[in-house]
Amino acid sequence: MSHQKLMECPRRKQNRMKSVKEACKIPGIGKSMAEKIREILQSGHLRKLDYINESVPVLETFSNIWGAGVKTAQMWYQQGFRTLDDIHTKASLTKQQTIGLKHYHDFLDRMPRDEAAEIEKTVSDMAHSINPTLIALACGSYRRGKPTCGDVDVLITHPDGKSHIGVFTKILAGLRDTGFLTDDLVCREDIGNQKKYLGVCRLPGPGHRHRRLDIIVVPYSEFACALMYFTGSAHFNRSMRALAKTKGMSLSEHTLNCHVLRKGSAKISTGVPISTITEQDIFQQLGLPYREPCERDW
Ligand code: DCP
Ligand code: MG
Ligand code: MN
Repeated sequence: MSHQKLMECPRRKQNRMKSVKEACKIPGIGKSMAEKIREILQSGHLRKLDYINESVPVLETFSNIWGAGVKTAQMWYQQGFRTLDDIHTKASLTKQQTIGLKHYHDFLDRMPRDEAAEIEKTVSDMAHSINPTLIALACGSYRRGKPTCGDVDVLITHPDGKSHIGVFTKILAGLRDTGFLTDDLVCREDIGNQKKYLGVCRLPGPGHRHRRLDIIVVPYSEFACALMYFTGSAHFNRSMRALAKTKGMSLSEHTLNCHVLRKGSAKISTGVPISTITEQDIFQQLGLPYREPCERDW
C-alpha cells in the first residue's frame, strides 16, 4: 500500500493520535518518545530527523578516513565540521588519521588485480632477496580471485618452521629503503607468534596511486589457519568460526582447537590444537567439503 493510501485509510484516520496524554497510555512510550510525539503533533515535523538526514552523508565521508570510526566521525560532526577541508584545517587528528586523510581518495579507490599482483611481487622479491626459500603470497580479495582489490594482504612464512623469525623487520626495512613503503599505519602488531604490518606503498613509475598494504609473518605451524583467515572473506571467517563452535572446537587465525569447553559464551578450556598442515585439513576436521578461495565470498 502506498504512503498516500495509508494516509487516506479511514480506519487509520480514526486511530490517529490526537494528544500526548493519549500516547502516554501506550505501554512502552516513555518521556523521550512522548516528547517526540508532542513535537510532531504540534509542528507536524520532527527536527531530529532533519539532523539525521543531514548528518548521514557527512558521517560516511568522515568515517571513510582510515583510522576514524563512527564515534570519531560523530564527534567531528558535533564540533561543527562538515567537509574534509574542515577536518584538514580544524580537527585534531591522530597520526593514522593524518595518513588516512592524505590518501583519502587513493584508499577509497580499489586497484585492478594486475596492480595487486605487482605489489605482491615487489614484497615477495624482497622476501626472497633475504631468504629464497620463504613463502610469500597475496591472500584477501586477491586470492579469492576478485577483479579489484581494496588493499594487498601478503602472508609470509617458512616451511622449516624457524626461518620466518627475524624476517619481518628485514623485509620492511628493505621495502622502506627502496621507497616502496611510503607510510606506516601499524608498524608492529604482535599477535602471539604472528607479526602484522599495516601500511601504505606505491609502485615506482608515473601514474601509480598510493595503495594499502598489509603484511603478516607467521610460523609454519600456523600457516593453514593464517592462510584461511587472511584469505577470508570476513563473512566466511565468521561462519567458519561459528560452525567450529557448534562442534566443540574453536578456529582462529592461529589454530583449530578441539575439546574446547564453553559455559554459555565463556571459554572454560581453550582445548587442544589439531595439526592442520593445509586448508583442506581444516575443512576436513570441520566435516566440510573443501571450498576454493573463489567460493569463499559470503
Ligand atoms: N578479516 C576478518 N575480519 C575482519 C577483517 C579482516 O576475518 N574484520 C580477514 C578476512 C579478510 C582478510 O582478513 O578477507 C583481509 O582483510 P581485508 O580487510 O584486506 O579484506 P579483503 O582483502 O577480503 O577485501 P578488500 O579487497 O577490501 O581488501
Ligand atoms: Mg584485502
Ligand atoms: Mn587488508
